Amino acid sequence: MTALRHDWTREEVLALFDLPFADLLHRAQLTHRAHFDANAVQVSTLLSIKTGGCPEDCAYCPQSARYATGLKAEKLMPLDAVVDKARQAKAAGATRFCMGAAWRSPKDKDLGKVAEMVGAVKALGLETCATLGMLSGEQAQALRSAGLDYYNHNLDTAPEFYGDIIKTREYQDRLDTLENVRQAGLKTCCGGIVGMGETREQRAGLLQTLANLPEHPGSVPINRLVQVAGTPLAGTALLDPFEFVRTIAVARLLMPQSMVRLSAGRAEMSDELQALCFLAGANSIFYGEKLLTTGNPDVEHDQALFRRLGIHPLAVVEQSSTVHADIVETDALICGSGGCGGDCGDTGLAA
Ligand code: SAM
Ligand code: DTB
Ligand code: SF4
Repeated sequence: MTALRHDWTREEVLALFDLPFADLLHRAQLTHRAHFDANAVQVSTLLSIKTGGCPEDCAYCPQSARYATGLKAEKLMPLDAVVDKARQAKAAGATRFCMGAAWRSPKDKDLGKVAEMVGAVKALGLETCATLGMLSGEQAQALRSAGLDYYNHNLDTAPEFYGDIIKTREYQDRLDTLENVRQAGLKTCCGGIVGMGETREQRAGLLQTLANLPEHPGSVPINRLVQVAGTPLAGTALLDPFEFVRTIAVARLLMPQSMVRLSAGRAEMSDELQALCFLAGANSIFYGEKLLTTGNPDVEHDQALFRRLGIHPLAVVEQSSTVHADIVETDALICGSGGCGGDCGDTGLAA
């Protein structure tokens, strides 16, 4: 087992980025295999419960009301529609259901509705996650009481590049929300986006900041920018795919016990690039045809990719506050194997 560190220097992180590709991947593989089954991947499904019309100015985001992206703003979804989507996600093989809202922070009247959704999704036997913007301590506690397992709130990028991307809230606001989430006993899901025109040093700065948080996030989503026409970042030079794989490998080395999620951007990646990401230590994906507003590989494609790579999905057995002890590899997720007792039919996710 690798000791967990929270004192990484920028130089140390950059030295990992600078390793020859094969050496970096070898080290990441050793660390990954010391903590996880390297052939097991956790699957989460996302749902946008409140789409578009957001007052914030995040330069990557199609949901900001400031940019003409053609996205229609919608109201908060009704409870029964959310539960239907969660049921479908479970039937398709997801173990975690993440509800996202295009808010700067939730209003208390909306938080009560989201709390109801969390309780209903949890009752289906899914792990629950929400990403609703900034949270106060009381709001985090209310969500925890409703049955929320994870809260997603990303740092997005290095502190020194952050002001180029977002001006409507501070980096410290994000750190404060993460603290409120931890204090409430929720597990954190926290990562960022690469391919926004940042330097390697800034990619190292994002990972350094994540690893030096008081606790490593339970899940670390590494998003590759999905370029959406109308947003300020549309047209940004594409990141070298090998640099993306390096970012995953360094995340694995810095946060050995966290689930590293190969997040947004998979629809634009080849199967071979995704396989390299799994080799570099990614062990979680978003699963289902849509992320929040943009596309994701279709379920059949991911099922085939898992079969071709001999990857099997992970399922939840018990709740725990530690970073990954609540996840075990299992076939019980797969209907037809006799474990889940559900009525969804064989998902085909297992090889
Ligand atoms: N509105 C809330 C907030 O920003 O905290 C929650 C939803 S927001 C869409 C969640 C995360 O999605 C962002 O922090 C960002 O990391 C990611 N994201 C949004 N647009 C993206 C894009 N075009 N490409 C990659 N990641 C994106
Ligand atoms: C995260 O880090 N990535 C997800 C989730 N957390 C909420 C969101 C990706 C969004 C990609 C753009 C979209 O579909 O709107
Ligand atoms: Fe709003 Fe979140 Fe998009 Fe920023 S990332 S514009 S806060 S929905």
